[in-house]
Amino acid sequence: MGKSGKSSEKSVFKEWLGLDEKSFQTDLDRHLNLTLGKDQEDGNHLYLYNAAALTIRDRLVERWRATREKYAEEKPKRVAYLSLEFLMGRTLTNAVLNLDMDESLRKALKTYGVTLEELAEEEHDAGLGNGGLGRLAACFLDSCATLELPVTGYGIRYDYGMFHQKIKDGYQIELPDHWLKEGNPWEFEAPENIRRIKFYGHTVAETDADGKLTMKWVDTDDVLAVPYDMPVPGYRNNTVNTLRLWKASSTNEFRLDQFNQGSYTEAVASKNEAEQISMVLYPNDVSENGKVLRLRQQYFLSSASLQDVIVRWLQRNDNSFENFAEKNSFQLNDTHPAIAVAELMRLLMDDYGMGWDEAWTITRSTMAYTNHTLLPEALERWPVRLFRTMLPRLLEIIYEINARFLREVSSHWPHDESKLRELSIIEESGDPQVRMAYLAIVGSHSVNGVAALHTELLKSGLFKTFYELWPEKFNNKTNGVTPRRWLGFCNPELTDLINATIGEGWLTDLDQLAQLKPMADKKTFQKKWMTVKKHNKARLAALVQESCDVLFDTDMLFDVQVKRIHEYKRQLLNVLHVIHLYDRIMRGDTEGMVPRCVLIGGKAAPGYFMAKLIIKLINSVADVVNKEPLADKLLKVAFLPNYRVTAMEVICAGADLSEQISTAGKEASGTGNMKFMMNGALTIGTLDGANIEIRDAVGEEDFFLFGLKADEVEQVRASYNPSQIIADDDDLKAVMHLLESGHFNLCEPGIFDPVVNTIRDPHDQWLTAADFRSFVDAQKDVASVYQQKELWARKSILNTASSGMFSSDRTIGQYADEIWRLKRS
Ligand code: F68
Repeated sequence: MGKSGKSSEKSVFKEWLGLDEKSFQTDLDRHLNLTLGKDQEDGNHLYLYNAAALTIRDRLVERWRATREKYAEEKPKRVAYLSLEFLMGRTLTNAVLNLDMDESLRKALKTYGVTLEELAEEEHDAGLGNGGLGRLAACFLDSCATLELPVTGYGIRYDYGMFHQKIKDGYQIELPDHWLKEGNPWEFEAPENIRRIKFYGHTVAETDADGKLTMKWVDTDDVLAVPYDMPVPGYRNNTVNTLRLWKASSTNEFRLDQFNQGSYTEAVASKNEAEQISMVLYPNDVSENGKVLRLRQQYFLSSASLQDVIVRWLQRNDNSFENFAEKNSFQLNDTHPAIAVAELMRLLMDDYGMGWDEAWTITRSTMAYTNHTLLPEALERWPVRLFRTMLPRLLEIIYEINARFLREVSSHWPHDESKLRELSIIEESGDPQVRMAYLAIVGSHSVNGVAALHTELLKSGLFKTFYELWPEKFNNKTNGVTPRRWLGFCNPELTDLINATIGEGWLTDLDQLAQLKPMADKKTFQKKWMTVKKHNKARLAALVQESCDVLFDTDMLFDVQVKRIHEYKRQLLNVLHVIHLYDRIMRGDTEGMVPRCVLIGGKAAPGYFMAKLIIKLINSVADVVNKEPLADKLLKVAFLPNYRVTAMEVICAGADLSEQISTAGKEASGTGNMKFMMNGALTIGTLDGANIEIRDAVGEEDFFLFGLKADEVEQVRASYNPSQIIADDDDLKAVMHLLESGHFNLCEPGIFDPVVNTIRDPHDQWLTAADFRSFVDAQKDVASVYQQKELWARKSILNTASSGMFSSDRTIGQYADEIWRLKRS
């Protein structure tokens, strides 16, 4: 059993549902026949999947209740992790691993002639997030449960998650992701905890019997928030935490004014409007300013979650707020739920009669804010006018927070008007805006970046003046990923090899992987290591074949870049290198070239023209290269459609080379880089985000570094002349010639002009041409090392062995100790 010896003494644990093959068999039959009403003969995998899910779920549920009881008894400090996104992926396989039910379930499934892998394929990914930020939240929940920390995730139960990406004629097509259409066995509706959320209306000041002035927010259009709870199991420790997702529901109170005016249909239709709030995840990974529905989502999540925490607190604590601040923390996952700062003030003052100062002390000591971006254009701002109509009471509170804050600024920098303008939560302009990051900073006791460089750049750039004012608020929490999903589950063969070499402790103490270091030089171990890699490459090749109809040869170098498509991530630089290799092949200059399969995957925001064009370019280049007989044994290129959590589970295990090539100073951290490293891929990367820490951990010898550094990027900008760089570099000139001559778009002339123009643009923010030469040179090093099989194996082993600090257990340990101040056992 797990670490919590204490809990296993409880009576409920003694009566646990069996974990043996027989018990699983009985329960599978029972759920299939009785719960789902199907015969074995139906042979439908979907039903059997559901029966398996229910069988595992039963075992989760009793541990879940025991965990709740334990928290109720021990009364620990609790944390609410507020996030508009939780990119959970699949639940069944993860639960089976964490609960150690793999063996028995597999045996039980044999009677049905189905493997666990086949069944798992029936489950839709819970794709309730865009990318890194959403997946980080999911990894954090896994680590919190594994570390037995009382952390609840709060999010939105979108009916439609991240869109399904199809590629048609090389272009991205977005299709709706109706992930719930076959039902979701992992959620439990909890109607007893429905919360009521106010929108619109107006405020009135009232004086109560004691002469105290109170504000009332009246004539509102209310929406109900209905919670759906999902279990989050820790790794083999009997802890099951909760992810609570809110669904919007109409109050069914039809507006009498509309009825009376004869607007029956409008009144009924307004029901629909309420329920739209949780209909769809916004697929943009930079802020979506001005979209009314998005602000409604943000307030809906924040208000429902805070009410939930407060009501449950008061139930457990005799209706008293005493110790509330000592016993509760709220972590804001970026500014998306930053309105929670003002909402907590509102709830404490208007609903519970607290005075400003007391409410503010509680708010500031419970709220903490994580920033995930350095791109200034990604900082969220909302028009004041939108607040005024949709959230009038919140706007009043924000104004008051700002007024008091600006007094503090004045006393810190007397007679400096520019500081007031610069730091004001309200950006004054023709159309004044609320700066959500500033609201989050002012209302929190902690502001953290997600990698060392990122935090330094926040302090010296984006939030410089706030840092001067409150240096103690700022801290770094370098991201991490859960080693359970991202090594234990996704790479079973490597897991077995590691277990056989250093034992099993590493899955909950990833630093133990360092014990592999002495093995890096052992020939027999290298052989075993590369055999595993080869099998994983075969799995990846099968995925590529099935989804792209491109044949990847597992003897070739698998060079992989998967992430959201964004100019700053520079998929374009990757494409330029591919074109350069193609050009070399066509010129017959193939000496020292290593046969290579290049895989690129990722979604573009539906409205992001350039990102979508880059996808088209990748596909067009792939078409030409893959058809070229001369390139056959040397170069393959594929764009993997619909990149998602489940695809990454296969991809990171099968990659040789991980591309982390953002313009330095732009990628806050990256987390895909960590998954690749754990699985023994080598990184080619810039000194950006967590790449720096990855390189420090593994050593510069075993990392392919290239490109301008963050400070150099700023200097180069001033005199950047890409056309000169192109003219001076024969390789880049040849690449540009192929692009500009329409070689990859003979039937669609001119379509790539915008791409070519950005490369040649002296204002190109991403400095693609500037890093071309150094990238190509680093790729030559890659090729040369890959040809030395033992050297490559050694570096691969050392990468995994050095990846210990990138466990999200380490990250969460730091959040728990330094921000939340939780007691840890
Ligand atoms: C989603 C929605 C909006 C409105 C803005 C941003 C996003 C989003 O997905 N951002 C995101 O994923 N950021 C990434 O966070 C990761 C986790 O901290 C970092 O590793 C990445 O560097 C960062 O780009």
